[in-house]
Amino acid sequence: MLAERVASWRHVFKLDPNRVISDGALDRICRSGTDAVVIGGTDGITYENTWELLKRVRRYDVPCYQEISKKSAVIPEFDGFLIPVVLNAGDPHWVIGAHHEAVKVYGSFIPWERVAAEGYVILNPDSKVARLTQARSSLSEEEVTAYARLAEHLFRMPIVYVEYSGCFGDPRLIRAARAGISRSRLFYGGGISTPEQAREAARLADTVVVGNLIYYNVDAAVQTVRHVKETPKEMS
Ligand code: 1GP
Repeated sequence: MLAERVASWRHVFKLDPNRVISDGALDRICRSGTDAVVIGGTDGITYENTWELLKRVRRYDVPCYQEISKKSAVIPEFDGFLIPVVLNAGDPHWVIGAHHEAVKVYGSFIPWERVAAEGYVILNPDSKVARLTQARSSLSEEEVTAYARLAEHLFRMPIVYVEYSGCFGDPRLIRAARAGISRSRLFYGGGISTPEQAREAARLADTVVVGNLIYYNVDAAVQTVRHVKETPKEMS
């Protein structure tokens, strides 16, 4: 089951098929010791650019997962599929609508044992994904905890994803998500660019996701693997 594999991930790189990465940079990312490479993004995602990137990552041993944002870009050759469910989306399309449309088309072919739902809580109002989903991102600690509880206890999601895409998050809100869960895995992603931020995120979350940094400082991105893996989690 993918949910069991996810439980061992401490560090993940997220690659955007709509952005350019050189062979040299991709080589460094794939050999970095990260636990998984996730391919996905918010805009400009196509079957073609996703397939091109998957083929390049496939030269390496690192497992590679697709985070699905568009049903026409789904590629069966991935090791597994992460399905974002945006818990605080203002537009229900991103809570259930897109998923329903995809299952209507692919329903009988879906390898459910290789699928895991991510309960997203989007907290950076300026991010592309917040705008796209019309996320209600100005949340109190109590509201974040409640979303995390819903994800784990009502929807039985294996992953709660605190998403700050593009800016580093408020540690109080990451802790608030932690307070709502005991079994789901807490993913954190957003704005990690320094060793201190990588360590802070590693203290607060189970799995740390690094994206944007890959594209402007691959050396620093590769270093985050070590910073995250060397940092113990704080006791909740
Ligand atoms: C984006 O959470 C990831 O979905 C990582 O965020 O790109 O800001 O590192 P950054």
